[in-house]
Amino acid sequence: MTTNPKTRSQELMQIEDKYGAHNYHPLPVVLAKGEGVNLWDVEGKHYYDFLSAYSAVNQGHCHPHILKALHHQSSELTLTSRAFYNNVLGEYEKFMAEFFGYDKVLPMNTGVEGGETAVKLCRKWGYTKKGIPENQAKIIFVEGNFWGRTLAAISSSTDPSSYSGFGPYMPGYELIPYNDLDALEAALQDPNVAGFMVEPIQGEAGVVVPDDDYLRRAFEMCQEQNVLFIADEVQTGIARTGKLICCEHHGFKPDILILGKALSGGVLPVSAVLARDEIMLCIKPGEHGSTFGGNPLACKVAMAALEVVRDENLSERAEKLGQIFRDRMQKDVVEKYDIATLVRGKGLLNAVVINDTEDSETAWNICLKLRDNGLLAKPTHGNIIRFAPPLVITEEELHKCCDIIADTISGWANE
Ligand code: IF1
Repeated sequence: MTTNPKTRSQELMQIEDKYGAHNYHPLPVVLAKGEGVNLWDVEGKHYYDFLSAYSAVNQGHCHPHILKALHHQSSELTLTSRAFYNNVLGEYEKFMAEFFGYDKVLPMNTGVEGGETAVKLCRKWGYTKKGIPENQAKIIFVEGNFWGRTLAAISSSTDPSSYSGFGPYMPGYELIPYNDLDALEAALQDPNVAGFMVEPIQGEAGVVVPDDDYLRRAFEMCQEQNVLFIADEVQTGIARTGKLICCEHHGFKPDILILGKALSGGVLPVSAVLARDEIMLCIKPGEHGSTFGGNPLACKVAMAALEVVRDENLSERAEKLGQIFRDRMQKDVVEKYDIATLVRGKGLLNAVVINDTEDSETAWNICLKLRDNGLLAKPTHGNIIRFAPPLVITEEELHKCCDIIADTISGWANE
């Protein structure tokens, strides 16, 4: 009999604390089961998932169609490496090229590997096609960007918690403000600029939505200056914002498209970079890749995950339900309580901004209350709560979750 009886959750959190690196500060809840929009902790308490593993679980937890593909392929062939061909990769590449409308795809695993691939591809194109002098290629990033945790990714970061203490940093990067076309125009004057890499909506920065004409104008300006527009759609892609990719809202196809997260429905790491032949063929055999990139298991899972997006009309659902969510938040939270200053987003990628400072605990404490009330969300920065449920959520479940959020904020506001 333990002297201080702990719940299983407490036991598991202590084991993680003792044996795991302390590179995260998770909300104190220990999950054991997921199905659709539903999660259950080790004590069996139910929660609605409003983070979707940062938009990796757009299709809902443990989607049967994806698991069926996983189970079948896992007993056929999981990995050959790219040293040999296999009977799945070509089928997947064709599927992806047609699904997204590009000539070719370069398969990788994590989102940041997708970003690294895009940066390498862009530089290679800069040297071999644009004629930029060797090692002089520049890529423009925007303040507030987040595309992963590798040294190349944090080198473009403006968030000290991402980059400080990890220098020296990758050269050849230019940083400009987000949503600022004048700054982009000025930066594009440099003939050594090869690319402009940007999230259509900045997720980590707090679901920051740019002006309606920003992305389209930025794309046109890049075209005029023979600079590649690289869209990091790792978080905004795969139906999350109400279109297959967010750039579709703005009527253009990025020169280089980076996908990840929900490309596999959250079942295993799958990322991809898509481009037309003129760009993609700048990388020659043996110049880039990865052990697991394009493995048969990942390919089958990803095709199934995209079939779910298509067959369950997840883009249309995200568009419709996202509007309902923002309307409900505006009416039942923002207009009623001073604590919430605004709701913003596109499709089912939304956030409520709390009227407190970035380093406050307010958003975190509200998320603890939401957890107690059966809804899981996580703050991004101290004063912004991101709300991003799986796109399979029903309208009825969405209203129920809006009630939970409104009741929680009401309780907070009246404390
Ligand atoms: C963490 C943030 C989100 C991404 C975009 C590339 C990547 C990500 C737009 C890299 C990854 C994840 C990483 C995860 C938490 C989460 C996150 F808070 F860190 F910033 F979503 F906003 N492009 N985002 O959002 O993809 O290599 O992780 O597969 O590192 O804590 P990855």
